[in-house]
Amino acid sequence: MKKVVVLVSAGLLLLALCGSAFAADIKIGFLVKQPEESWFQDEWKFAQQAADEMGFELIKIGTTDGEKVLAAIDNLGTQQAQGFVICTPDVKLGPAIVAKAKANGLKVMSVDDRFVGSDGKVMEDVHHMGISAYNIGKYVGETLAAQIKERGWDMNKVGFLRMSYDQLPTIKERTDGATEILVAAGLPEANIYDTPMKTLDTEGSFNAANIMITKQPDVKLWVVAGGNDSSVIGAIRALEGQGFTAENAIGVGINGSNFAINEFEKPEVNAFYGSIKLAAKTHGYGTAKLMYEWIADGKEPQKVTWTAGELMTRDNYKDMMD
Ligand code: FCA
Repeated sequence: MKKVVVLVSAGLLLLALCGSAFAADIKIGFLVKQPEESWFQDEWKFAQQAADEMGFELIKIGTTDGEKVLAAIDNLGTQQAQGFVICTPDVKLGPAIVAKAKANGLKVMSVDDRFVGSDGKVMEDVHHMGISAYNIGKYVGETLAAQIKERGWDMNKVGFLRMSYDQLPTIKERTDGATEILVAAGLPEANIYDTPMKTLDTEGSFNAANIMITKQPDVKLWVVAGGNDSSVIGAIRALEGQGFTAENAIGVGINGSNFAINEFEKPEVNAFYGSIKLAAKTHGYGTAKLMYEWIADGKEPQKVTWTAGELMTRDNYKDMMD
Protein backbone atom coordinates (compact mmCIF):
# COMPACT_ATOMS: atom_id res chain seq x y z
CA MET A 1 0.00 0.00 0.00
CA LYS A 2 2.78 2.35 0.99
CA LYS A 3 4.51 1.62 -2.30
CA VAL A 4 1.38 2.54 -4.26
CA VAL A 5 1.06 5.87 -2.41
CA VAL A 6 4.71 6.68 -3.12
CA LEU A 7 4.30 5.81 -6.78
CA VAL A 8 1.13 7.87 -7.16
CA SER A 9 2.74 10.87 -5.46
CA ALA A 10 5.80 10.56 -7.67
CA GLY A 11 3.54 10.43 -10.70
CA LEU A 12 1.67 13.53 -9.57
CA LEU A 13 4.93 15.36 -8.95
CA LEU A 14 6.13 14.46 -12.45
CA LEU A 15 2.86 15.70 -13.93
CA ALA A 16 3.15 18.96 -12.03
CA LEU A 17 6.72 19.43 -13.22
CA CYS A 18 5.77 18.80 -16.84
CA GLY A 19 2.79 21.14 -16.59
CA SER A 20 4.95 23.90 -15.21
CA ALA A 21 6.97 24.04 -18.43
CA PHE A 22 3.98 25.61 -20.20
CA ALA A 23 2.43 29.08 -20.23
CA ALA A 24 2.24 29.47 -16.46
CA ASP A 25 6.00 29.40 -16.31
CA ILE A 26 6.55 32.07 -18.90
CA LYS A 27 7.47 35.45 -17.47
CA ILE A 28 7.75 38.54 -19.61
CA GLY A 29 8.97 41.95 -18.48
CA PHE A 30 7.45 45.21 -19.76
CA LEU A 31 9.76 48.13 -19.01
CA VAL A 32 8.68 51.71 -19.66
CA LYS A 33 10.54 55.00 -19.40
CA GLN A 34 7.69 57.14 -18.01
CA PRO A 35 5.29 55.03 -15.92
CA GLU A 36 3.29 58.15 -14.93
CA GLU A 37 2.36 58.95 -18.57
CA SER A 38 -1.06 57.73 -19.64
CA TRP A 39 0.38 56.35 -22.89
CA PHE A 40 2.56 53.90 -20.95
CA GLN A 41 -0.23 53.04 -18.54
CA ASP A 42 -2.28 52.07 -21.58
CA GLU A 43 0.54 49.93 -22.94
CA TRP A 44 0.77 48.15 -19.59
CA LYS A 45 -2.99 47.70 -19.41
CA PHE A 46 -3.10 46.07 -22.84
CA ALA A 47 -0.01 43.95 -22.20
CA GLN A 48 -1.71 42.68 -19.04
CA GLN A 49 -4.72 41.76 -21.16
CA ALA A 50 -2.44 39.59 -23.31
CA ALA A 51 -0.93 38.00 -20.18
CA ASP A 52 -4.38 37.19 -18.76
CA GLU A 53 -5.56 35.72 -22.04
CA MET A 54 -2.46 33.67 -22.79
CA GLY A 55 -1.65 32.72 -19.22
CA PHE A 56 1.87 34.12 -18.82
CA GLU A 57 3.14 36.35 -16.03
CA LEU A 58 3.74 40.02 -16.89
CA ILE A 59 6.34 41.88 -14.84
CA LYS A 60 5.82 45.64 -15.18
CA ILE A 61 8.76 47.83 -14.22
CA GLY A 62 9.07 51.62 -14.49
CA THR A 63 12.64 52.30 -15.65
CA THR A 64 13.17 56.03 -15.67
CA ASP A 65 16.97 55.99 -16.10
CA GLY A 66 19.81 53.78 -17.30
CA GLU A 67 20.69 52.43 -13.88
CA LYS A 68 17.11 51.33 -13.30
CA VAL A 69 16.97 49.66 -16.71
CA LEU A 70 20.07 47.56 -16.10
CA ALA A 71 18.97 46.63 -12.56
CA ALA A 72 15.52 45.66 -13.90
CA ILE A 73 17.03 43.34 -16.52
CA ASP A 74 19.15 41.60 -13.85
CA ASN A 75 16.04 41.35 -11.73
CA LEU A 76 14.15 39.68 -14.59
CA GLY A 77 17.05 37.26 -14.96
CA THR A 78 16.89 36.38 -11.27
CA GLN A 79 13.13 35.80 -11.57
CA GLN A 80 13.85 33.47 -14.49
CA ALA A 81 11.89 35.47 -17.00
CA GLN A 82 12.50 34.60 -20.64
CA GLY A 83 12.16 37.98 -22.32
CA PHE A 84 11.07 41.59 -22.11
CA VAL A 85 9.61 44.48 -24.10
CA ILE A 86 11.09 47.91 -23.42
CA CYS A 87 10.60 51.60 -24.12
CA THR A 88 14.01 52.82 -23.02
CA PRO A 89 14.56 56.15 -21.20
CA ASP A 90 17.50 56.79 -23.55
CA VAL A 91 17.88 55.26 -27.01
CA LYS A 92 21.69 55.31 -26.65
CA LEU A 93 21.38 52.64 -23.95
CA GLY A 94 20.61 50.18 -26.76
CA PRO A 95 23.98 48.35 -26.81
CA ALA A 96 24.08 48.09 -22.98
CA ILE A 97 20.51 46.75 -22.90
CA VAL A 98 21.24 44.13 -25.55
CA ALA A 99 24.40 43.01 -23.70
CA LYS A 100 22.54 42.81 -20.37
CA ALA A 101 19.71 40.85 -21.96
CA LYS A 102 22.18 38.41 -23.46
CA ALA A 103 24.01 37.95 -20.17
CA ASN A 104 20.68 37.06 -18.55
CA GLY A 105 19.51 34.83 -21.40
CA LEU A 106 16.54 37.11 -22.17
CA LYS A 107 14.90 37.91 -25.47
CA VAL A 108 14.41 41.63 -26.04
CA MET A 109 12.13 43.73 -28.19
CA SER A 110 11.90 47.54 -28.18
CA VAL A 111 8.67 49.49 -28.43
CA ASP A 112 8.11 53.19 -29.32
CA ASP A 113 11.73 54.38 -29.03
CA ARG A 114 14.22 52.51 -31.21
CA PHE A 115 17.72 51.69 -29.96
CA VAL A 116 20.65 53.62 -31.39
CA GLY A 117 24.09 51.96 -31.53
CA SER A 118 27.48 53.44 -30.66
CA ASP A 119 27.87 54.42 -34.33
CA GLY A 120 24.78 56.63 -34.05
CA LYS A 121 22.72 54.36 -36.33
CA VAL A 122 19.51 52.54 -35.38
CA MET A 123 20.11 48.98 -34.17
CA GLU A 124 18.27 47.16 -36.91
CA ASP A 125 18.98 43.74 -35.40
CA VAL A 126 16.72 44.43 -32.44
CA HIS A 127 13.04 43.66 -33.04
CA HIS A 128 11.00 46.82 -32.84
CA MET A 129 7.49 48.22 -32.97
CA GLY A 130 7.19 51.97 -33.46
CA ILE A 131 4.90 54.58 -34.96
CA SER A 132 5.31 55.98 -38.49
CA ALA A 133 6.55 59.13 -36.84
CA TYR A 134 7.12 61.34 -39.87
CA ASN A 135 3.68 60.62 -41.34
CA ILE A 136 1.98 61.16 -38.01
CA GLY A 137 3.81 64.48 -37.67
CA LYS A 138 2.54 65.41 -41.14
CA TYR A 139 -0.99 64.53 -40.01
CA VAL A 140 -0.56 67.01 -37.13
CA GLY A 141 0.60 69.65 -39.64
CA GLU A 142 -2.36 68.97 -41.94
CA THR A 143 -4.79 69.24 -39.04
CA LEU A 144 -3.30 72.56 -37.93
CA ALA A 145 -3.24 73.92 -41.49
CA ALA A 146 -6.90 72.97 -41.98
CA GLN A 147 -7.86 74.70 -38.73
CA ILE A 148 -5.92 77.86 -39.66
CA LYS A 149 -7.82 77.92 -42.95
CA GLU A 150 -11.18 77.25 -41.33
CA ARG A 151 -10.67 80.21 -39.02
CA GLY A 152 -9.57 82.41 -41.90
CA TRP A 153 -6.26 83.32 -40.21
CA ASP A 154 -3.56 85.04 -42.23
CA MET A 155 -0.60 82.60 -42.37
CA ASN A 156 1.82 85.53 -42.19
CA LYS A 157 0.49 86.39 -38.76
CA VAL A 158 0.60 82.89 -37.30
CA GLY A 159 3.45 81.86 -34.98
CA PHE A 160 4.34 78.16 -34.88
CA LEU A 161 5.32 77.11 -31.38
CA ARG A 162 7.34 74.02 -32.20
CA MET A 163 7.84 72.08 -28.96
CA SER A 164 10.93 70.12 -29.92
CA TYR A 165 12.90 67.32 -28.29
CA ASP A 166 15.44 66.51 -30.97
CA GLN A 167 17.54 64.07 -28.95
CA LEU A 168 14.85 61.42 -29.48
CA PRO A 169 14.64 60.52 -33.19
CA THR A 170 10.97 59.43 -33.16
CA ILE A 171 10.04 62.80 -31.66
CA LYS A 172 12.21 64.82 -34.07
CA GLU A 173 10.58 63.04 -37.02
CA ARG A 174 7.15 64.02 -35.67
CA THR A 175 7.97 67.74 -35.30
CA ASP A 176 9.79 67.70 -38.67
CA GLY A 177 6.71 66.24 -40.35
CA ALA A 178 4.43 68.91 -38.85
CA THR A 179 6.86 71.65 -39.89
CA GLU A 180 7.08 70.43 -43.49
CA ILE A 181 3.32 70.58 -43.93
CA LEU A 182 2.87 73.97 -42.29
CA VAL A 183 5.58 75.50 -44.47
CA ALA A 184 4.05 73.89 -47.57
CA ALA A 185 0.71 75.41 -46.54
CA GLY A 186 2.28 78.87 -46.59
CA LEU A 187 3.69 79.45 -43.12
CA PRO A 188 6.78 81.68 -43.45
CA GLU A 189 9.94 79.99 -42.11
CA ALA A 190 10.54 83.09 -39.97
CA ASN A 191 7.35 82.29 -38.06
CA ILE A 192 8.71 79.00 -36.73
CA TYR A 193 9.61 79.41 -33.07
CA ASP A 194 11.64 76.36 -32.21
CA THR A 195 11.19 75.68 -28.49
CA PRO A 196 13.41 72.88 -27.17
CA MET A 197 12.09 71.09 -24.08
CA LYS A 198 14.45 69.96 -21.32
CA THR A 199 12.19 67.05 -20.38
CA LEU A 200 9.60 65.27 -22.50
CA ASP A 201 6.64 65.92 -20.19
CA THR A 202 3.99 68.54 -19.46
CA GLU A 203 6.25 70.46 -17.10
CA GLY A 204 9.10 70.55 -19.62
CA SER A 205 6.66 71.81 -22.24
CA PHE A 206 5.12 74.43 -19.94
CA ASN A 207 8.49 75.86 -18.90
CA ALA A 208 9.92 76.05 -22.40
CA ALA A 209 6.73 77.49 -23.93
CA ASN A 210 6.28 80.08 -21.20
CA ILE A 211 9.65 81.65 -21.93
CA MET A 212 9.08 81.62 -25.70
CA ILE A 213 5.59 83.17 -25.55
CA THR A 214 6.83 85.90 -23.21
CA LYS A 215 9.67 86.67 -25.61
CA GLN A 216 7.27 87.06 -28.57
CA PRO A 217 4.56 89.50 -27.46
CA ASP A 218 3.88 90.48 -31.09
CA VAL A 219 2.58 87.04 -32.00
CA LYS A 220 -1.20 87.16 -31.54
CA LEU A 221 -2.09 83.82 -33.14
CA TRP A 222 -0.30 80.61 -32.14
CA VAL A 223 -0.34 77.04 -33.42
CA VAL A 224 1.36 74.34 -31.34
CA ALA A 225 2.81 70.96 -32.32
CA GLY A 226 5.12 68.64 -30.40
CA GLY A 227 6.12 65.01 -30.10
CA ASN A 228 3.20 63.89 -27.95
CA ASP A 229 0.24 65.17 -25.94
CA SER A 230 2.31 66.28 -22.93
CA SER A 231 4.54 68.38 -25.18
CA VAL A 232 1.50 70.26 -26.45
CA ILE A 233 -0.64 70.37 -23.28
CA GLY A 234 2.12 72.07 -21.24
CA ALA A 235 2.38 74.75 -23.94
CA ILE A 236 -1.41 75.19 -24.00
CA ARG A 237 -1.32 75.80 -20.20
CA ALA A 238 1.43 78.39 -20.72
CA LEU A 239 -0.64 80.08 -23.46
CA GLU A 240 -3.71 80.12 -21.22
CA GLY A 241 -1.62 81.73 -18.49
CA GLN A 242 -0.91 84.54 -20.94
CA GLY A 243 -4.52 84.99 -22.00
CA PHE A 244 -4.72 82.75 -25.09
CA THR A 245 -7.82 80.63 -25.70
CA ALA A 246 -9.35 78.52 -28.50
CA GLU A 247 -9.97 81.86 -30.25
CA ASN A 248 -6.32 82.58 -30.91
CA ALA A 249 -4.39 79.36 -30.31
CA ILE A 250 -4.64 75.81 -31.71
CA GLY A 251 -2.71 72.79 -30.45
CA VAL A 252 -2.63 69.26 -31.85
CA GLY A 253 -0.93 66.49 -29.88
CA ILE A 254 -0.06 62.84 -30.46
CA ASN A 255 -1.01 59.70 -28.44
CA GLY A 256 -4.75 60.20 -27.85
CA SER A 257 -4.62 58.63 -24.41
CA ASN A 258 -6.07 59.95 -21.16
CA PHE A 259 -4.11 63.22 -21.14
CA ALA A 260 -5.90 64.20 -24.35
CA ILE A 261 -9.26 62.82 -23.24
CA ASN A 262 -9.07 64.93 -20.05
CA GLU A 263 -8.77 68.04 -22.21
CA PHE A 264 -11.79 67.08 -24.33
CA GLU A 265 -13.86 66.40 -21.23
CA LYS A 266 -13.39 69.90 -19.85
CA PRO A 267 -16.72 71.74 -20.15
CA GLU A 268 -15.13 74.77 -21.79
CA VAL A 269 -13.50 74.33 -25.23
CA ASN A 270 -9.81 75.20 -25.02
CA ALA A 271 -6.91 75.56 -27.44
CA PHE A 272 -6.11 71.83 -27.39
CA TYR A 273 -7.95 71.02 -30.59
CA GLY A 274 -7.03 67.40 -31.18
CA SER A 275 -4.60 64.53 -30.83
CA ILE A 276 -3.48 61.87 -33.28
CA LYS A 277 -4.57 58.74 -31.48
CA LEU A 278 -1.99 55.98 -31.73
CA ALA A 279 -2.54 52.23 -31.57
CA ALA A 280 -1.89 51.68 -27.85
CA LYS A 281 -3.42 48.22 -27.99
CA THR A 282 -1.08 47.08 -30.76
CA HIS A 283 1.90 48.52 -28.87
CA GLY A 284 0.93 46.92 -25.54
CA TYR A 285 -1.07 43.77 -26.27
CA GLY A 286 0.61 43.26 -29.63
CA THR A 287 4.24 43.39 -28.46
CA ALA A 288 3.52 41.25 -25.38
CA LYS A 289 1.86 38.66 -27.63
CA LEU A 290 4.76 38.70 -30.10
CA MET A 291 7.20 38.15 -27.23
CA TYR A 292 5.05 35.36 -25.81
CA GLU A 293 4.86 33.52 -29.14
CA TRP A 294 8.59 33.94 -29.61
CA ILE A 295 9.24 32.31 -26.25
CA ALA A 296 6.49 29.68 -26.24
CA ASP A 297 6.48 28.66 -29.93
CA GLY A 298 9.85 29.82 -31.15
CA LYS A 299 8.05 32.11 -33.61
CA GLU A 300 10.35 35.06 -34.20
CA PRO A 301 8.48 38.36 -34.70
CA GLN A 302 9.10 40.37 -37.85
CA LYS A 303 12.03 42.73 -37.37
CA VAL A 304 10.09 45.97 -37.46
CA THR A 305 6.45 47.06 -37.40
CA TRP A 306 5.22 50.63 -37.92
CA THR A 307 1.78 51.68 -36.74
CA ALA A 308 -0.48 54.55 -37.80
CA GLY A 309 -2.79 57.04 -36.05
CA GLU A 310 -6.20 58.70 -36.36
CA LEU A 311 -7.30 62.22 -35.49
CA MET A 312 -9.22 62.45 -32.23
CA THR A 313 -11.10 65.63 -31.30
CA ARG A 314 -13.88 66.72 -28.98
CA ASP A 315 -16.32 65.58 -31.67
CA ASN A 316 -15.27 61.96 -31.98
CA TYR A 317 -13.23 61.05 -28.90
CA LYS A 318 -16.01 59.07 -27.23
CA ASP A 319 -16.34 56.76 -30.24
CA MET A 320 -12.59 56.34 -30.42
CA MET A 321 -11.95 55.36 -26.80
CA ASP A 322 -10.65 51.80 -26.30
C1 FCA B 1 7.44 58.04 -27.42
C2 FCA B 1 6.69 59.10 -26.65
C3 FCA B 1 5.37 58.58 -26.11
C4 FCA B 1 4.57 57.91 -27.23
C5 FCA B 1 5.39 56.85 -27.90
C6 FCA B 1 4.67 56.18 -29.05
O1 FCA B 1 7.92 57.07 -26.54
O2 FCA B 1 7.49 59.56 -25.57
O3 FCA B 1 4.62 59.62 -25.52
O4 FCA B 1 4.22 58.88 -28.19
O5 FCA B 1 6.60 57.39 -28.39
